[in-house]
Amino acid sequence: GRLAPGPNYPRSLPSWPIIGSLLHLAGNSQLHLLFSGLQRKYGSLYSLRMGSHYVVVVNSYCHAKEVLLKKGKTFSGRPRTVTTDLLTREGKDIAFASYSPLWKFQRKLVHSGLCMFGEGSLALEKIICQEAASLCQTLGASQDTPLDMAPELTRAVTNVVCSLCFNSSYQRGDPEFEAMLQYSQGIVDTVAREGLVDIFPWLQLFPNKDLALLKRCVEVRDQLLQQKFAEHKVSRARGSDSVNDLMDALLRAKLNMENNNSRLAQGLELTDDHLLMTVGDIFGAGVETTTTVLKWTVLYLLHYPQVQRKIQEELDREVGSERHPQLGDRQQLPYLEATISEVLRIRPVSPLLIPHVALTEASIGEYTIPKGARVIINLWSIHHDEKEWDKPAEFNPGRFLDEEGKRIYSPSPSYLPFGAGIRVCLGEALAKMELFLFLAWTLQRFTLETPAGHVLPPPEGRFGVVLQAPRFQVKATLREAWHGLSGEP
Ligand code: HEM
Ligand code: PLO
Repeated sequence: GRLAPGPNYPRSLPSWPIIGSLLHLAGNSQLHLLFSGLQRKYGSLYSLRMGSHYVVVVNSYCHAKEVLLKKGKTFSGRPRTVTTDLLTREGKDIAFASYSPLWKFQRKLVHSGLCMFGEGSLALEKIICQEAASLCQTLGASQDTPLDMAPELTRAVTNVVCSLCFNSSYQRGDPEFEAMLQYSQGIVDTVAREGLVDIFPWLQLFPNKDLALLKRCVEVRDQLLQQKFAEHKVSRARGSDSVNDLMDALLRAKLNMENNNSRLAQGLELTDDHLLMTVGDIFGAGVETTTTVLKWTVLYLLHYPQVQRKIQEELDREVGSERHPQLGDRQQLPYLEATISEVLRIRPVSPLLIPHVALTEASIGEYTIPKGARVIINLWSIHHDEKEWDKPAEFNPGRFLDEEGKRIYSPSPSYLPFGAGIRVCLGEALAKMELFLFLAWTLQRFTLETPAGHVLPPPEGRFGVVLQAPRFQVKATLREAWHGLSGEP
């Protein structure tokens, strides 16, 4: 008779030190590019083995959809790493916490909190527009002199998330804001690097001084979170029962649980640490991701002035100069929306998502995946797949439009900028609102260019916990319709 077939594991790289030396050769740790390149030799699904960690790399959208959607729950674990344990007090947050009933409950709470104060709320649109106005004011004041827009974009985005989470905001030059900028950069610089060391121990390039830096940054962040938390607790203790922000909503949920009012939360305990780390996630994700996309977009607009001009023509036609852009204009501005979509394709914020873990033995395609395997979805490969995208390396917003210039939401199934399934991004709607409004306000009034004498860096990313854009200077010039109007219609 025939033998029962044994498990059919994905093709394995011959020996993992090779990758270590490949990365060294590349001179950096652009892992998404390396993983993408390895497909040529090993196919789109392959594995690496390192000590106790078995890692599967997925480079095609059909396998990615199986992992994220069809078998989403099976693959909804997260690995524990030294750095994320430090950042999240051993996974008491959402993004780096493995699947558990408490995690599921936390996610639900935040989701409904974001719906309440975010997506569906006019108040949020007003807050974003306020920040957009302040951004335009700064651009107007530094007209014709070279400006690094990064801190300005960060402050605008931070204030939106701040009012969402804490019902507060920062002025230009606020020392607390400067401190926040610093610690957040420190975390972004170190979390992923060490995270990679956890997954790829041969990347022993992680010096202890980085771990020390991370600890310091996390401490500063925790103090800031703790302070906001204390303020909110005090106002509750004073009898205020109003829910003005996400922190209030989480505090009230915790109280309800303690009074056994919540049927959903039977037997679960939401500690102060859980609340703090959850808000820390939303704050961190809220700031770093949206700011990164804005930086990439401005960089591409400087590289492609014809794209910028087309967006401005669309704005002139559909909005004019008598009023500000608003969310209701999104339908009428397909070219701007297409540009945002194209930036999210060509430079995905999170090119390897966050690693997933198989909670039980499972399969991807015809391959057996052992329990505990780490699964890395290479979004970079998926967004640059030549079978799915015409000239994928080319920046072309037009691919998101049909012949009549109408918006195509997904020209290929091979497009997952926010992930999918039960781990899908919680902030997609918020991020899209911000990206649209900030860009529409800025481009309605200003033309952005590279200042004379400056060299624009090529759009090459730096791999980290997000794919970071290079630094560059911008010259903002008030457009004709606003001459003599000091930038205020
Ligand atoms: C997770 C993309 C903005 C909150 C993720 C993931 C991606 C992503 C790819 C990982 C999915 C996975 O591991 O399978 C983006 C992009 C953004 C953005 C492209 C901006 C354009 C935001 C914002 C927030 C946010 C503004 C906060 C309000 C989160 C959270 C998770 C997450 C909490 C973890 C979800 C989980 O593990 O269950 N995001 N994100 N994101 N995002 Fe975003
Ligand atoms: C960014 C630095 C902050 O200080 C802490 C933080 C919290 C949540 C993280 C975020 C950082 C980076 C982007 C992440 C987000 C959760 C989801 C998001 C990883 C580390 C993405 C793009 O997946």
